[in-house]
Amino acid sequence: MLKLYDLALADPDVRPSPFCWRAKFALLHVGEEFETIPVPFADKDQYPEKDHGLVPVLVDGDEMICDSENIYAYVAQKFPDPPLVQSAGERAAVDFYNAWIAAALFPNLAPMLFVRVHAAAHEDDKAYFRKTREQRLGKTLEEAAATPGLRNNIEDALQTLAAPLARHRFLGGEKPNMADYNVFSIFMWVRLTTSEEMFETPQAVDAWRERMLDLFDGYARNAKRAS
Ligand SMILES: N[C@@H](CCC(=O)N[C@@H](CS)C(=O)NCC(=O)O)C(=O)O
Repeated sequence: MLKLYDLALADPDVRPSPFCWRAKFALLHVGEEFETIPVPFADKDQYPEKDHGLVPVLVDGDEMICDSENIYAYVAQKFPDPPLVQSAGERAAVDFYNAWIAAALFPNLAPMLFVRVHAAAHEDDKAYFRKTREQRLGKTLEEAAATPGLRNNIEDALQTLAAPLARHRFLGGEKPNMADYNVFSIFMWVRLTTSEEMFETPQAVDAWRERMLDLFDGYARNAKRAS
């Protein structure tokens, strides 16, 4: 069976990594069974590819595929039905949503969420997580979380997301595609890390979120959340 290495918090069943969710959704979309293997943040000896040092990593027999984009490409090539995107135009839209996540969502959400990931992380991972993220942010986790305007910026970004979702059931149109999975993976990161209402969600986004939670017999809805 396919094996997917997936990042775990203190509770090994809590797996909020957005990049790992991209890989899980790709496999669910094509209906392939897979087993997930939890890994911690810090102990890279538990990773299948120590030098890469990141997850997701997909292992398919003798093949090892690192990075969520490569996993998408591998899944699309090996299990082409149903396609993760139906056309070059859909793929171009995915690239737009990825750019929107990187520009409008992630830079505002990450500083608010990192402090909460830290709280839910395993004791053995806390120092590593704090050090690596504080290096990235250039300030302490707590200072970053207190940056003025983050919540407003997230809510503005979600208003943009509400525009296509007010007109379509999914970002992929009638059915979900890779754009839905990539954007929704960010929502899973939040949902599984904290039960706090960190921001308000427009109605169209909320309704789409419920549809996404229901896919694949409620796979995402049933995923364990940090308590
Ligand atoms: N570009 C990579 C990014 C993967 C990534 O950043 N993974 C994070 C979890 S979301 C990770 O493995 N973190 C471990 C660490 O920080 O050491 C991908 O798309 O797979």
